Amino acid sequence: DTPELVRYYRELEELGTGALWTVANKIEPWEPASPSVPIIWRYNDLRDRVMRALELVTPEQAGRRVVYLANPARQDVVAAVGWLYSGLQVMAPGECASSHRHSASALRFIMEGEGAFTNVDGHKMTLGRNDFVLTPNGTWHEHGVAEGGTPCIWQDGLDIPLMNALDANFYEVHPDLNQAVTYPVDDATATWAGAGLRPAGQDWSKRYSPLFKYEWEPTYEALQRYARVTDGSPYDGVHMDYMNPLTGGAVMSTIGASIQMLRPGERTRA
Ligand code: GTQ
Repeated sequence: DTPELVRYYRELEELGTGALWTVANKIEPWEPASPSVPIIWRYNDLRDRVMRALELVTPEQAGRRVVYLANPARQDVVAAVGWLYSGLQVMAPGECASSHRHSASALRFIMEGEGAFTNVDGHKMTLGRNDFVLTPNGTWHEHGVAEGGTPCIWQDGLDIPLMNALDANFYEVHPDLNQAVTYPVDDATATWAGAGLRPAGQDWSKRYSPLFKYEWEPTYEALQRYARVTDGSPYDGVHMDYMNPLTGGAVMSTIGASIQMLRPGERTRA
């Protein structure tokens, strides 16, 4: 840079501008550049710490009792990787976390415990181990564990960093703190999880899947059945996408989800 150029850059800066050629490679990389670093969070390391939160804070104090996953290279946002947030949420029998909604979309994978439930816009769902659940953007949702249950841990995934990056994250507490159950329990799965069948004449115009809960048993069965007729991907093993049954597409607009089965001895390629 000549002294004349340096002076020129300074003049531009004072006017709230800049010369594109000084930043072009940074803002338009040749290929996607992720600042996140690879990291493994081991459930064995985290489980006891997550359980300890049961004694330390109540759902009322915490709102959501969650230990989030922090990618060490992403100090500027709370992100596990990319623009995705993830955390481990824990609840004890008899507890209920109040209802709220936000423009971030959420999904959950049940890790352990019995008696968990979630209510999404009046659709109450019972949650078993390895079930997969959606709480799409804008839906009221609250979680709890039944009196007769055991401490439950599930993994949350949300597009919180993405919504914040878009300056679009609204958060609202339900006016009654808890919402009514306005449909039969587990009606979403009973209605939309039919084996290639959908209710005749039943419409759905929302931009997310009407099937809010994907139960583990049919999921595992689907993986095993597919594995009988495929070698799977050399990179991902037996790999299936959770889908919106009406479109065949992703479960929500901003986060999809898939499940992988690795068979004994299987080692996939990078
Ligand atoms: O359950 O609604 O882990 O709003 C982070 C933000 C869970 C939830 C999280 C949330 C929730």
